[in-house]
Amino acid sequence: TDLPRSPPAAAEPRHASPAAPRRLREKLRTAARMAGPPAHTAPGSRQQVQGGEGRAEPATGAPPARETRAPFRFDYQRFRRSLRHPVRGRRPSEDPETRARRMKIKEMMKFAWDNYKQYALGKNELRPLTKNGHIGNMFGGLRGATVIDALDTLYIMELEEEFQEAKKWVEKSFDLNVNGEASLFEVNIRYIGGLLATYYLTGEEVFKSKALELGEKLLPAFNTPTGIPRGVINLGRQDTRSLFSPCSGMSWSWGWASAGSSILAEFGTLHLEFLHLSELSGNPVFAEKASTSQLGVMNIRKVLNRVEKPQGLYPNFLSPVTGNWVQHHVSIGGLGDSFYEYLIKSWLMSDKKDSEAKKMYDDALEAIEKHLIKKSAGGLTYIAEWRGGILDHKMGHLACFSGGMIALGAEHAGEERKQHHMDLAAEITNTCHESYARSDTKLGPEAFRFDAGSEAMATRLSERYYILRPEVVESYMYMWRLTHDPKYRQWGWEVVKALEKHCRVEAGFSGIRDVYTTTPTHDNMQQSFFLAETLKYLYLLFCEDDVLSLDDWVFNTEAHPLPVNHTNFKA
Ligand code: DMJ
Repeated sequence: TDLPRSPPAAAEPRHASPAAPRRLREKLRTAARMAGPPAHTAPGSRQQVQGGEGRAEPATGAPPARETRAPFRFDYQRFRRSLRHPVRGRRPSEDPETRARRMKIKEMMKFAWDNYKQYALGKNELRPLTKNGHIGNMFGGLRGATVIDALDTLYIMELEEEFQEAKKWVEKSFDLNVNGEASLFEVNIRYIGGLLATYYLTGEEVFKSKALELGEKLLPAFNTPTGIPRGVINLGRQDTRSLFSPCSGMSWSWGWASAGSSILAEFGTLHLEFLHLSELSGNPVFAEKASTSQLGVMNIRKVLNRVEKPQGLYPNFLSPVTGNWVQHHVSIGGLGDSFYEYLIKSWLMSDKKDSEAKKMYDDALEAIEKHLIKKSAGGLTYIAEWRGGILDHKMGHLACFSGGMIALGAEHAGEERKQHHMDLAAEITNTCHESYARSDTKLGPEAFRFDAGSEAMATRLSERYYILRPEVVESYMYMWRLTHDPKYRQWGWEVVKALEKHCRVEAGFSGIRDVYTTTPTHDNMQQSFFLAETLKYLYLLFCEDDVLSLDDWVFNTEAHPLPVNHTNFKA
């Protein structure tokens, strides 16, 4: 999702009582004790972190001797042997045009990185027109969002020197000792996702330890009556001496969110990363409900499965206090989007074992098809938004990820639904392509509409901008991998040419304010997701399928690859 960037100043009263930090610390200690050291857990085995009640205990009958065991250590080499394809592929012979296009995208990544490094290293994003850095208010004092978001893309593209520069910044300058209000969602998808992915790709401990340390700082957000986390978390140090530390363990709902609610796409987009935090730490606290506490992402589903869904749909706003919906706005674009994505990807990441996630995904997609999917007069399939039963015939750029998601799930949708879902995915991707093709720049607007005679075009001035978003090329990448229809590569190449023509400026890439003019003004911002996602998906579109193979990896919603949990793992 992508949310209004307002500070949480006008948020509801702070909910964490002064005693909360102490309670939380106790829960963390209890959870760590309960976790024990599952020292020889293969990456394939998730019992340790998933089934609360069914947690594996030593079957020897001998008294537990946990204190004497070696501390938990994730076996990286065993994990690497469990992969079915080389991470960066086998590089077979290929046609020169595909190679040249891939190299062009690599050059774009180098240009984006070099300019960030020169003018903004250590800030969160580059301002490419004014040649300086931007910090913003999403990351609670954390810096280097572009470094962390770029790491795995640099690695995959074999930009070795640049990867070493980024790694060095993480080792020497990435400071987690900050005190500020952060978006739980953004820190999770960009920082935790980027660090985890880079650890799994490289085995370099620094990325793992930073991910785990940062992950612990996010846990207090779960300390609510339902265990549904709040959207804003203070990352300040939890001072173990003072129970009245003003920053420890405090979380808020966004000031703009109805009645102190939490956002579906925010609390629904933690699962992949938090399961890996448990996997790598040996501590179940991230994943499951730990004893009497409500920490852990597994609990989120329980709350969602309890609450009644209007027409089977999931509204975007839920109260973390009562566990009830606060408003009936449903969207597969902003505010809802990656919740659906993480259901199907949780199932895939579990090596198709997490049937609860699959059922939730199947049911949600059925309701979406029934109530939100429409065809325009001109024959374009789109996904409308729903406001308490009234349809808004608008599709956001953010919703364009859904072509790829539906294609990814199609292969596993019973025989009779398979082709239907592939067709649906292709139709939605085609509509999103139309939103690009109908603009003068060949880049798509932030939102496009199907009303008042309009088809796949923005009708409001405020919706004409393009900020280097990835969702459309993301769907091209999945559609290419799953169909090998050459039109997806062709469409991706059109985007490359448009980015070069309209977004490339002297010192980086910039978003544009109006896609319907060939002389657009620039917004002076090179978003970190341009390096994490847009350029990575474009590059993968021109790679062989075994580069970050979909057999081995699922991409988090910021395009950071996390490994599938192969249960047939053999050491
Ligand atoms: C990214 O941060 C993620 O893809 C998120 O899920 C949605 N918004 C941006 C890109 O548009």
